[in-house]
Amino acid sequence: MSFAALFMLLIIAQTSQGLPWFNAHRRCPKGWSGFSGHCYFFSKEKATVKDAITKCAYAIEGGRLAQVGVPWKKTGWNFRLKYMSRVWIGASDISDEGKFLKLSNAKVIKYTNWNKGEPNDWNKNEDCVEWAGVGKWNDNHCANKNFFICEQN
Ligand SMILES: [Ca+2]
Ligand SMILES: [Ca+2]
Repeated sequence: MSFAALFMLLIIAQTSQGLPWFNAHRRCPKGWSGFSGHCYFFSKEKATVKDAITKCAYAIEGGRLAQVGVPWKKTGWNFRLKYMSRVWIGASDISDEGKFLKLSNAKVIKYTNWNKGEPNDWNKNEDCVEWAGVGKWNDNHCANKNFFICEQN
């Protein structure tokens, strides 16, 4: 299955589940961290975006690549990101170049934190989004292997 087909399937699957509810005091499974009503898991291995999506879906019910729509400093995850370096998050412009949508519901991302000069779609082949270094965003090649953050919807 091509990545674009998988992307569309995910949108259909996730939007049919209804809207996520907000619960700031949600309890998370062991190994998962709570933030802003969702539970998050930090991968210990690297994967392509396609594999990361699959791994998140298998990891937990409602699992998906994290849709982090807030400044990373607010999350309190600084210490984790230092060793994780580049981290895939759930956004892509694969369906419409230059228009970055959430992987969960295909809505335009409101909060962005692009690094200077990004997104640059280098080699016309960068359609996935990573946190690079200190939480600044970069578009990169979806087949690159990065750490990733899963989120439970
Ligand atoms: Ca692109
Ligand atoms: Ca880039």
